[in-house]
Amino acid sequence: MRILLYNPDNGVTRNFMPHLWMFLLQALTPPGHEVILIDGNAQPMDEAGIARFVQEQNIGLVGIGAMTRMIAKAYRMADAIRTVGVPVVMGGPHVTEEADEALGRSGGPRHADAVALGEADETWPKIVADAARGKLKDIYAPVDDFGQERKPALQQYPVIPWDKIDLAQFNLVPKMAKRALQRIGEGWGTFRIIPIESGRGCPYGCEFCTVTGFFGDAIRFRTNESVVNELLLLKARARSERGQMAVFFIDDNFAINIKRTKSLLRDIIAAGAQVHWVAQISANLLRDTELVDLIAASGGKWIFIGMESIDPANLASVNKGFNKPGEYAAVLERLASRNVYAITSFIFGMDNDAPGVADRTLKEVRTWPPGLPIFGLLTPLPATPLYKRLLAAGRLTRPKHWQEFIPFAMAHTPLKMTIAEAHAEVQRGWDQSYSPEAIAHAVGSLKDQPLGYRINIFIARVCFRGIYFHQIGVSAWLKLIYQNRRTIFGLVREGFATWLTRPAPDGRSALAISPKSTLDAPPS
Ligand code: B12
Ligand code: SF4
Repeated sequence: MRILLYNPDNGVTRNFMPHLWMFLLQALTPPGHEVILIDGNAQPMDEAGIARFVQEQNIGLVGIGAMTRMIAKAYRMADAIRTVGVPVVMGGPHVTEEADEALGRSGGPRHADAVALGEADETWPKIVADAARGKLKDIYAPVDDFGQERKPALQQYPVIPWDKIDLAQFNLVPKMAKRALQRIGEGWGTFRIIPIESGRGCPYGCEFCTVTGFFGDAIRFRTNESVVNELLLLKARARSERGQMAVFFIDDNFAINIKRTKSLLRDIIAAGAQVHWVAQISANLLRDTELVDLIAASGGKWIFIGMESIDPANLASVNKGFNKPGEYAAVLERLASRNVYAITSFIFGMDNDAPGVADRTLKEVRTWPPGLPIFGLLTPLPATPLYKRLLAAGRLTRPKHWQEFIPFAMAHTPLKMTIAEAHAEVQRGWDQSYSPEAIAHAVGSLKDQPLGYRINIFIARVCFRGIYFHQIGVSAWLKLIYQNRRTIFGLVREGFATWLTRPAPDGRSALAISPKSTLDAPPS
């Protein structure tokens, strides 16, 4: 049977990274089936396009995974596929909580033939076998023989064959530039950010978060060896393509067990498996200096920190009192002194937020080392404690907000400001952090660092801007380049000057040797 695994586009940005579930389920598919992957963020498709594709490609089963924010698109695509007679199974956090919605049991139309609840590592082979026999059940739940929920142990993690998977759709280097960039240094013909998980689960139970309910509060880890081998495989692939590979450790809290994280990072270093990596770690765990040293030594470049708010009352109201705003600056300095920077995530619209929250937050942010601030709105995701609290209090203005998804729009009324005011605060956060002036300021604040760090923060800022501002298509990018022309010109001029003054083989600077030989010398 030919199986298509499809992830709908998020409608806002081209995701910079593919979704792990597709590669994982592909690796867990029993032999004898062919699996095709399409990420709608990398290969945009509409309903007619996907219906045509499954017919032309003789697909026998389509698996669709989606977060809440993409579920409306996921349902539309599923409907189009089912119309041409191909069965659809859906999985992921949204349908796990809203299975009846997907199966048409809550008054609306049916979108899926089957739903996989929770983690599908162990149910997926059964789903494939049932689909091949034409006997799909409505619901597949990860339970043991006694009907008790069973979370997959990650000690026997499958090998994802990164050396063989077709990753063409996930190359972030434009096709036109591929050949030329392959020749630079060790090669930049490809650049991909690949998701890797080293563990699942989080005990913290923040009120707005799906993770503790979905993956559980007990943490399960892969073996260090399996993570290290995966990194080595990715490194080898990048080298063989004369390209680059970075990794996003998608664990919800990569340092949740500090002892174990340190041992993993030491093993990565010992095996020479360092790649540049990003991970999510809560601020409280970054107090540990030895951990931060190991992060830097093992290739860590960006740490995503869910700061959420600079107001302790807000943090307490969402059960995130373990975040201590008073220590944010020290944590960020500790990272920056090792050239590791932070993606600092804030949520506006919490119960203690009042108009002016963006300016109050930005004032703090400006005192920190440069990073990537991002701003969102408190969103009641299905089945979270937050959803239940707001529902019980009659505060949900759009209880089924996902059915007509609107990016950056609240679905409940905050206590100390209006919904419109909360939207304006988010807009201000983004405007003030990603204007050409703000980007120039972030680049300039690293003036004492090597040029590479300034280029890094510039590229990261212009890319992250796209989470909020429309930034898809050539004209949007040209406009952005024009707006930031001064910063770009400064970086290019500096790069050129560095190149001209680089030491020549005989020890003199390139400027000191004749123009002829300067031109002859290949760029380093
Ligand atoms: C990595 C990640 C991202 C990445 C993007 C996703 C990517 N390219 O990988 C980034 C950082 C960009 C991101 C952003 C956001 N994310 Co996010 N993200 C995650 C994270 C940390 C890991 C996802 C992952 O790979 N997990 C590991 C895999 C193995 O688990 P899985 O995807 O759930 O898949 C398993 C099952 O669900 C099931 N399954 C999944 N799909 C399918 C499909 C089929 C057919 C079947 C059978 C089974 C199946 O089987 C898999 C194996 O067991 C999760 C939290 C988490 N731990 O999962 C949050 C999470 C998915 N994100 C979440 C949210 C809310 C967001 C944002 C909306 C946050 C925001 N406010 O901006 C944005 C929006 C993204 C966008 N614009 O598209 C929520 C989603 C909750 C929900 N109900 O939708 C999660 C659960 C975290 C949370 N705090 O609650 N995210
Ligand atoms: S620490 Fe992160 S993953 Fe854990 S419950 Fe809180 S928001 Fe969710």
